[in-house]
Amino acid sequence: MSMFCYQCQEASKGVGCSIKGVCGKSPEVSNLQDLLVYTAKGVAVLSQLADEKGIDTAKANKYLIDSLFITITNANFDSNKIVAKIKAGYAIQDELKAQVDAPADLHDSAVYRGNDVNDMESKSLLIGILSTENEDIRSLKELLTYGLKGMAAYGEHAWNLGYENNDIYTFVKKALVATITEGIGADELLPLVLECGKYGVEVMALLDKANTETYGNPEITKVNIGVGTKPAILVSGHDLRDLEDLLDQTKGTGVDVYTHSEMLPAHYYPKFKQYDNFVGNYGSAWWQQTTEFEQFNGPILFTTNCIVPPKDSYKERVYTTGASGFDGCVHFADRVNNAPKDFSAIIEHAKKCAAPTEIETGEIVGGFAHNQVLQLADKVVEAVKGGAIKKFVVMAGCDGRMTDRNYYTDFANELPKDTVILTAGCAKYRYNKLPLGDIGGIPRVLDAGQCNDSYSLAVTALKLQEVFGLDDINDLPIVYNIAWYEQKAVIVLLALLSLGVKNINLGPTLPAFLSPNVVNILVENFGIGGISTVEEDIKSWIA
Ligand code: SF4
Ligand code: SF3
Repeated sequence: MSMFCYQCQEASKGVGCSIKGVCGKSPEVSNLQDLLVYTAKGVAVLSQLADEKGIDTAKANKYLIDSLFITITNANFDSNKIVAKIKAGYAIQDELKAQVDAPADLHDSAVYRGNDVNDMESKSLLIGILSTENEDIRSLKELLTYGLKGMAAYGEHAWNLGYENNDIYTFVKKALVATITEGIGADELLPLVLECGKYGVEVMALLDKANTETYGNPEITKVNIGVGTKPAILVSGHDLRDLEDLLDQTKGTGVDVYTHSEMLPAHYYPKFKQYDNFVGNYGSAWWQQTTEFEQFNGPILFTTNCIVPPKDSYKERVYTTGASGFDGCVHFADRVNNAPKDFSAIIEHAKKCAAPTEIETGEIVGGFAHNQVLQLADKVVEAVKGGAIKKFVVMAGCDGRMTDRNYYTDFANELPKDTVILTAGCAKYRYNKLPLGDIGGIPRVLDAGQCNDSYSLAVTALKLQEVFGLDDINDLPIVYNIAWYEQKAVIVLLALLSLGVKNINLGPTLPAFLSPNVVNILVENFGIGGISTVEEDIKSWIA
């Protein structure tokens, strides 16, 4: 076995990738990512000691969220960048050691130093996922780690807009340290997993605040899915600050900007509507990029996941920034002192390219984040009380390339006409272009935004609970049919559990990293279930 990774839904054979990642991750990158997480654990150990002494740990905090984010599925495939990040971790550890008077028996993750890639790779094989022998402990540790990765991603976007919450960093450290605590048992890990969900709610609330205070509250918006005649840049991923920098710099250059996949919801924010060259959304969910990028003709900027290893036919048009990276693609460096990133290279590149080839025409509607939905609350409540809306179905989460995800398209199509889908994340691409109609003017697919905007769906549910005077959020006419793929969906799931939501159905398959015993705990305490066939699920959940 040259690597082992089972953090996403596409883990090979539903067990784990051990030769090469289904995502395209090489064993070298996978192993280095394991070592990066290990190094972050060492930083957490020392940073906790520094916190106790009241020493400033801002640098370590940022390091922790950056390094966890880099290891998210489909974010970073660049081994040089990962090695550099590991070495940056060594430097932070050394700085902290000089300040905290570190004890002699520090954990190995805070002591080990790899001199070169070979050293690091050999070490990674000793500290990877399978180094925890007990499968239940391993399962809980990884569930916790993946929740932290998702939390880190959202925390990083908030940080980019100047928003932080120290309690989140404190928890990240506590949880990372727990995963390397000798002899830790399920009785200690399980509460941490649940606590992770609580901080998941906090980090999503923080990012919501950052986004809405910076760019305004999302509003109902029709987004063009056709193309214009000018050369253009396609922006993918989730980072709105990167998009803002790019839009500022493309103004008046004759270069248009389009969103891709999870960047689509940027169109819902008032601030981004002010840019004349912000034309529309191009293409579908992340996994279709290998064909769509060929047809886009212009350069593509990845601000985060999901990257599919690019084909040679368009690789020289792929640029990365932030946590994302790909070997051989130009990477835009981080901001210095909060100054905008310099995107001139990609803008100059775009000027030399043909305009995008049209692959579809029309519009899609979105922008149903909490503020907008609350403005429609009277209408919604009336429709529920009058029986026009019988059920809401939360279908948030991720999309993926496996054909069994056609289930979600069929499910949306087959739902009774008196149901409304609440969505967020790239899962929506399975049904957001279907002609599902509306109920008295309320569209049957209400898109709140990116996966982090699942927070909006929770706020909406809590508001409905209040309006209907219910004691329990589970008494609402809401069914949860969540599609997951990567680790942000893990934090979304844990966040929903921490809000008391029960009977969530998770598909298309349950995570490979959940051991049978851990699955049992989730089933017994939270009623977590899988999916079966569209017919059966609609019958048992809706009828
Ligand atoms: Fe496999 Fe997913 Fe890990 Fe990639 S991220 S190596 S596809 S389990
Ligand atoms: Fe999608 Fe990658 Fe998860 Fe933010 S873009 S939801 S999979």
